[in-house]
Amino acid sequence: TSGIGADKVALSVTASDVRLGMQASALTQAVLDHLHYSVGRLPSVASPHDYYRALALAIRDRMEYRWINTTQTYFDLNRKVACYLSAEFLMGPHLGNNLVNLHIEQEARNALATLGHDLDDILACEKEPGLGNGGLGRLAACYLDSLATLQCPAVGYGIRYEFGIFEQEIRDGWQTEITDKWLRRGNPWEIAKPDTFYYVNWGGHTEHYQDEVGCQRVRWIPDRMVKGVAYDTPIQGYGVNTCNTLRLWSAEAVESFDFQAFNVGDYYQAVNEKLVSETVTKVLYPNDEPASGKRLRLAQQYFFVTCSLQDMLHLLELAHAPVETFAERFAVQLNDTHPSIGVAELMRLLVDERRFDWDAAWAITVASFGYTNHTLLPEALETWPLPMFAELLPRHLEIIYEINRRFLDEVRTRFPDDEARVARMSLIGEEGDKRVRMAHLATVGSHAINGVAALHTELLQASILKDFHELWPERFSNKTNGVTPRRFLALSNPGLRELLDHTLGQQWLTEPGLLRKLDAHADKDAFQHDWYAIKLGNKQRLSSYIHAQTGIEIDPGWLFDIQVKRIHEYKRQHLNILHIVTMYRRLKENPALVLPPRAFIFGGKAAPGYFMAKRIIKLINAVAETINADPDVNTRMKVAFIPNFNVQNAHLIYPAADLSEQISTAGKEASGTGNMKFMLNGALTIGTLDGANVEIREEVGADNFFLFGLSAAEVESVKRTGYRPHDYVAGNDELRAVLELIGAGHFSQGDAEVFRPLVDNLTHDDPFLVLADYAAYIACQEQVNSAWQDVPNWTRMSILNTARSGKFSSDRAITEYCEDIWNIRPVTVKA
Ligand code: 7GP
Repeated sequence: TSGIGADKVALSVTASDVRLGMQASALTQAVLDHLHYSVGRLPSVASPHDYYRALALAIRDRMEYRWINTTQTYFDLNRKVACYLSAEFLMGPHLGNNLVNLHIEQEARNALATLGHDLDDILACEKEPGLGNGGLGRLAACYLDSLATLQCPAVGYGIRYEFGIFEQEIRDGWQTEITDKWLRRGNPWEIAKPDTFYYVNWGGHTEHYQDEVGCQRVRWIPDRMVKGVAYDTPIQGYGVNTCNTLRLWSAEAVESFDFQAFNVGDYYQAVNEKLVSETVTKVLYPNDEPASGKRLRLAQQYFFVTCSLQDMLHLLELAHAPVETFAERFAVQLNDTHPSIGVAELMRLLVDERRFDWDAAWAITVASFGYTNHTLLPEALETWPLPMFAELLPRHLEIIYEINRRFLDEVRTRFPDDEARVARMSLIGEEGDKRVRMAHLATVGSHAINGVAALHTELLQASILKDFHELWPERFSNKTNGVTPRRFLALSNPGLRELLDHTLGQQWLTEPGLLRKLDAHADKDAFQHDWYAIKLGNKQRLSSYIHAQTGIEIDPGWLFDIQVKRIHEYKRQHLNILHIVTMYRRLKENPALVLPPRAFIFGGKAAPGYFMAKRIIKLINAVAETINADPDVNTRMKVAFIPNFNVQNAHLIYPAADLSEQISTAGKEASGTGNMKFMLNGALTIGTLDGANVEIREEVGADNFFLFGLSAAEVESVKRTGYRPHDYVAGNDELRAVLELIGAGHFSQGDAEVFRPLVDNLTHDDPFLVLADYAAYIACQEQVNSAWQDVPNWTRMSILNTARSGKFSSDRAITEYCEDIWNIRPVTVKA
């Protein structure tokens, strides 16, 4: 026997079992040991959070062995590694997911039960690392899960923000932002590697010189320096020994630098320098799609990218592999343009520091990088003013000029006498103030460029990257996004998981094509009955959560109509609200109206400086307050805004949905991934032909999808011919009445000011064609109502949604990246 507390629980486990054993008895002992040795608490006084830490550490022990083994295997076999560079990783809580991927949920549950605790209470103690804003960051997290599950050598490289995405509280209907102190109680999942660090320079100037062999060289004399220190988190694959690494960089002051070079004798200044250095990784910028033009943001980007590239070069050195083989060893993927400074940085590292000639360095760079674009919105495309860029990264600006000079020569050769094209394609934008165009840098520096859904890739090639597509059509491809069925079904919808395991066997979790076999069960009474009961249970669970968070009571028998995502005008939460107010008016005017009862549920954060988005949140809450309190209507409709939408509460939300709202203006949502999570969990979609909705509808069949609205081409043509939202108001009495009700203060105690900007914007400008799609949306919602009343048919369609969701597994997406872009093959890690 071994370990602490053995007298209490009378265990008999070996010492090695305590670290590695997968049975409940070993886990019980491991938790007790960690409570004692790592947490420092007696079991009798330990809080649930103490138990959470002890269990997390016990689980990490079980991954550690696989983790080291995995790294060693890649190293020994000299395998090419996918390096996923992303400024955001929205990982969600680790504990539950690791239990699923290690197949030890039941054992952990039993172990905790022995110790008098319920696993669900312990899971609820984890504060998720919110190191991302939304879709882009969560996609990165799903991709890490798939890479590990598919046994692909991969590292995620990013930033260890001290404060992640803010926590949202709703006060008087308005969003308020609270700092996310996610590290306050420690982070049991990360391992600090204080000896793995790289120096990061900023500012200063450059000098030209001749080296010993007479070559013209450049040296960068920076005037500031920080250190980037590695923090590693294990990423356990599902049902395999592969355990990959997420490596996040944290900024630290370089003390000796301050003391010796600058602040001799000035202790205060040296400490102050530490504060300034550490601001680099202090906080995640909370803007979703509009790019933030702040200098610190560029500093963050360069910081994590140079650390990551230096790390790759260091790994080559450890493997005694020549730098010339860089592109054979690493596939470096740019998750949008945030890491695109990497193109110039790799050139600097190779040309200035390793003394490669330009052409050889450029060949390596282009062969290594791939670029994924995630948005077409012009305000989201990153550009940096030249003066800011020159001040922070003077050498990189020179390198970008040289890349540009050579690139534009190539353009001129291919397209002679087309200076307009040259100006459009330049890495430097000259409309207004001069700016570096990061999307152009990423495109020119990559051998592969992709969009994230079929429609998005088409539009990318036809709009913002049209000239580049004409130059290099072979570099472009589509990679439709995907989501991990482990977290978004197995972990978050245990009832459905059990039914699927029972019906299909467990292989569906890694072969989601098997879900198709559900087609054969979709019409069976008994199966429909089970399906319905599971959905109802999930709705009960969400309803309790909403009640606890907001005080709003929702009947689980109602239709759960859910829209959760960042709040954005292009995503059109206000179109949803116009429908709600329309139904409210109809009920008020005609109390006898037959309307199946519906709960309208929202969630999502607004960028703190986004005026309209914040007003949309206020409007949702104002409408909710009025409707929920009105006995004339509140037996048939309720509205709830779930505060602080994040991965943790998403686990409760997606499985409870009957109807998934995917109602963005066609052509604006690059892909969407929430749409896939809803589908996987058996929600029907009401949506436009936008992003991956197009492919969802293709897979599930037009009969099982509620389609409405203008297509992307129609949106463009309406805009071209002059869109006049006021015509829609004038032509539709109901729409006019709805807008008047909101504008006049009906939902704001007579305050006619608060929603005026929203109503005015819709009637006079309406950049996202809310009013143009209003009538079609209302009509489509009426179809939803009739469909909902036929329970067996609705349930059938719900089953078909899950059955046909296989394409949207991130395993499929990652397989495509590996085969078409990265040239990376799986490798088995032995036990
Ligand atoms: C999002 C897109 O808006 C969404 O449609 C897509 O599913 C997701 O990326 C993953 O590809 N974009 C962002 O989150 C974002 O910040 C700006 O884009 C760079």
